[in-house]
Amino acid sequence: MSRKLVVAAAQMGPIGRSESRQAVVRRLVALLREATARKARLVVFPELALTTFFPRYWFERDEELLTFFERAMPNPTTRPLFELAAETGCGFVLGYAELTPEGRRFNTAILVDGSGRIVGKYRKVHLPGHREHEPWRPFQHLEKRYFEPGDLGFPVFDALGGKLGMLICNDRRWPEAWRVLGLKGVELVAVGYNTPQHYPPVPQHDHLQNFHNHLVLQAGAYQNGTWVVATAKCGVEDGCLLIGQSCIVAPTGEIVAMCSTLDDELITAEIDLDRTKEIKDHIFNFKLHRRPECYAEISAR
Ligand code: CDV
Repeated sequence: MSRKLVVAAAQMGPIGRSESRQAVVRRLVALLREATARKARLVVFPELALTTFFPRYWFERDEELLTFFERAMPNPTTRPLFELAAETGCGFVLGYAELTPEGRRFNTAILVDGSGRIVGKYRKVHLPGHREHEPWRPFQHLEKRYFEPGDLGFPVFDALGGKLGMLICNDRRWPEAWRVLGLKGVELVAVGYNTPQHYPPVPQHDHLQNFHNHLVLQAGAYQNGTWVVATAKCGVEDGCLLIGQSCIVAPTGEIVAMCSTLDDELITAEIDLDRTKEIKDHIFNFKLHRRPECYAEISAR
């Protein structure tokens, strides 16, 4: 049976700090509708897709910080997305700030299937940035303060006739994250990101941000024989420029579709999950060629 399907990256332009969740969900719904018109079965939205990238702000008071978090999913504001998935049969991956009933905070992505049900959840493991207020920076990056590291590992879900995993932004720079998914046979990795063009600790890399983005996505795809759908929130968001170039990458490492704006933009590609075998069976055949006995130091240190 053919395992060909159309997938989409639904890139988002900036979300202003005062933009309402309702207005954002209307944008997401429009992108999901466009994807279904193109016969997509899965749409990948960005990291923290419902609000501005709030870790750039120092909040004195918890009440202010918590306004950016979701206490339930779905909730009355996001329900239209779930209903549209059920109506059209097109699933999605959505990043958002999760506040658990116990008061724990995670940077989370969920996988929603074509019946509108949540069938997978991932919580970001690699949290970049810093814990304390650092006024020398033009903007903060307080993920280490505002979130706990994910506690779900790197799960892989049966979906769309294949195996689907999720990574969130900084995770994509870590080969270990890709490899754990690869070892579980992942065939499609959904990645959402918010990546500032300017990296205050190492500004001499600013001109390399787009290059590094594609470098790690293409390497992750190739070295693990998986499709990748990687989606940015981008453009000038509250004065901070975020990179775009959302893309769909084949298991060969080739980019097969890429956004060309810094705004809401949908790209689609027909992908064949069986093409993962070209790499999984012949180039990186883990069973035949991996030497795990030589890699113990990676997790021991
Ligand atoms: N949201 C992120 O995780 N952003 C980081 C930046 C801060 C380096 C990234 O890896 O793109």
